[in-house]
Amino acid sequence: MKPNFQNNNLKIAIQKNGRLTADTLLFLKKAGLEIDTDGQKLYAKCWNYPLDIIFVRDDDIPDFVQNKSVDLGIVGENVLYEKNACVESKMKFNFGLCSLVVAVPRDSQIFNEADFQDKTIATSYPLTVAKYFKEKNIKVTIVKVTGSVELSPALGLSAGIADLSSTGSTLAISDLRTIAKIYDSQAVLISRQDGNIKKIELIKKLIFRFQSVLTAQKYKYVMMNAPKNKLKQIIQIAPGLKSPTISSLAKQDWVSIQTVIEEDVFWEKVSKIKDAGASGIIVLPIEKIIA
Ligand code: PRT
Ligand code: ZN
Repeated sequence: MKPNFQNNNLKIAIQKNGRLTADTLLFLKKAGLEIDTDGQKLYAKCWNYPLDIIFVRDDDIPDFVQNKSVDLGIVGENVLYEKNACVESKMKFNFGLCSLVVAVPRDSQIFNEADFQDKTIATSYPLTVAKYFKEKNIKVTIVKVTGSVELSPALGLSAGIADLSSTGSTLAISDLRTIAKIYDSQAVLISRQDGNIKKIELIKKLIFRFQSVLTAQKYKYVMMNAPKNKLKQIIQIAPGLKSPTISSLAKQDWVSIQTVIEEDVFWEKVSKIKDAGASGIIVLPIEKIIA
């Protein structure tokens, strides 16, 4: 079937086949968007939202948004910084987390950025790296490499590299040590500043959905039983969004408490709650939170 883009649907460009693809599709699903995703497709329709999904290489996404081929894109900030496209970042997704780092061979005499003066650095992000060293008044020669950047020093191509790193294992395996971090990056939603009113409304509604998924990911739903006289103490530890729900138990002087706890302090708070006398603690993931 020939794609028909002559409609008023929102169009979003996402990575076709790469590190962001699975997380992006999972996020869209969590936001309640039903998409027919056959891996081979170049585009897909969302069945329950006026949204067409276009699958492209991540490098093209900022340009597609800027030149109005699509209304939205999901792409790593790293690509955005390098492209310097005239688009705005609307929200961060908390996946695709990585950093652009400067690294050198373990036995190198380079220990900081200044030591790179008059040396060569290999990277897939030449514009970002040139700007970074220029701002520090350090003269470097940049060699653009599109893949396997970490091999460049061993091949005698450069004194060091600037490349993305997430777990750090590629750097370790390549016997490289990090001397500086240029930036942290994650997947973001991008759009243009202009747009027709109808589309702006649709984008707003979509962002509202996305935000509720993101907020939900930050919390766990927690149910527990506790002696009534420990209630005050437990509420202080886990006050919930507004306040916890309390209901009586058949067992005298005991209550059931339902609350939410932030993911990043979850274990710390749960052990405090347990120490305070709570038992039968049940923890559930939250699908969405509408603030
Ligand atoms: O084909 P297409 O052009 O669409 O994809 P691509 O090959 O350009 O990009 P892809 O799929 O590799 O990455 C897509 C996006 O994922 C990047 O633009 C980043 O926003 C994000 N991302 C997150 C990463 C990494 N983590 C990452 N670790 N992109 C690349 N890497 C590479 C890095 O370049 C290095 O080779 O992974 C290696 C290091 O990983 P660790 O875990 O060993 O540190
Ligand atoms: Zn790419």
